[in-house]
Amino acid sequence: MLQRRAFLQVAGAAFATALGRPAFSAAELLRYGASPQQLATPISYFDRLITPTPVFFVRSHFGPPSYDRSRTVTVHGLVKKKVELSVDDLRHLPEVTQTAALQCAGNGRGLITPRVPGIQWDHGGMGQATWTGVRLKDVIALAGAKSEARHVWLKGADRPPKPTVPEYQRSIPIERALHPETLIAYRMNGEPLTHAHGGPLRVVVPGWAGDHWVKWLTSVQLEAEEASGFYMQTAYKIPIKQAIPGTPVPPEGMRSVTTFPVKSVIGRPLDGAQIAAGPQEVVGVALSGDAAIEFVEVSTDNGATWHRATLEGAGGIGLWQVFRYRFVQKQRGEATAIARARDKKGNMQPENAIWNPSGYFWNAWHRVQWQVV
Ligand SMILES: Nc1nc2c(c(=O)[nH]1)N[C@H]1C(S)=C(S)[C@@H](COP(=O)(O)O)O[C@H]1N2
Ligand SMILES: [Mo]
Repeated sequence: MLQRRAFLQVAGAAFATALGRPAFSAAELLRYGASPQQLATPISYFDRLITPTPVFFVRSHFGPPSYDRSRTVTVHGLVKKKVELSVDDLRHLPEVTQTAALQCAGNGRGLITPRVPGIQWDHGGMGQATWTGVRLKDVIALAGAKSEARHVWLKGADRPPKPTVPEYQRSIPIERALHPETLIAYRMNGEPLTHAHGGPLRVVVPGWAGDHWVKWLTSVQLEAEEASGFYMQTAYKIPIKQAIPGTPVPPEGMRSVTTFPVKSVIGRPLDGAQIAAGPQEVVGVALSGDAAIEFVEVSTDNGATWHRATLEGAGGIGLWQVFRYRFVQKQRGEATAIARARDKKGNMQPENAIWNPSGYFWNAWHRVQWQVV
């Protein structure tokens, strides 16, 4: 039974097709704004290790390009020999499968005060999947990096809606590009990477915010400098020192977002749920882009006492684990639970998130409230 459940979680979509009825439906995704490409994972899915692909959040600046499985990736710039590779060419390199959480830098923006503009995500701008593909370092090795190469510029096939809108391009430092966990993926949760998630090829950078995970990948360009352009030099910046809430920060006071900070989110019971008195459990996920999770604590008395939750799944940088805390709910009426996590570098999830002008990396303690009946 357990095995079957685990299988269902990993291969939900495929399994459902075999049965002729959907186990998970994309209709469950929560839509943000008029654009069809900002879709959030329902919070109730934050009770398991793998987010089924149909309910995995989607974030695209301009919407997807046409679907093209024959699309190639060109490795160029500061390389010894420019190479152009198809998905089939990549198949000759060693294949790697790893689990990693993908989280938008703006996840939680809707919870930041004072409010900042942008997609008002609450918790659903994240998901965890298994990613299968090849190491970016093996792909770069085919072209041969020149010693002056310091940054790797990544670009996809999607294009802005009009010429005045800048192109989407991010760069990552060469060390991160050559890290053995940085991949070019062609499968997600065991199935070919879907169009919405960047198929046929996307970048996977475990622990780093979603904006680096470039979808519909076409260009890997080695350069001496960071990528120029709006999405690297203006967007995706956070203050170097804590900003005064609600006030702008000058460009020289900002740095690019990289890893996401430690955080835990309660998946169930849901906020506002009715729960029965008696034995209960709080289940959620905890993740950090900086280190593996050290522990998660849950308080059911508004922070007076904290209890260690059990952790499930493998620990690692940029990988979420499920936490579970069992307790007996005695009182009827209103009840609350709060979760907080610490990672193995000693970073503690803060009671209140640090405000910043773009509302990135919200990671305050997660509180939920129930009616005990
Ligand atoms: N080519 C391209 N890649 C992209 C984006 C994009 O707009 N275009 N959005 C990025 C952002 S901001 C995030 S959070 C992730 C979202 O990945 P998902 O849609 O698979 O969840 O993709 C990233 N990769
Ligand atoms: Mo994002």
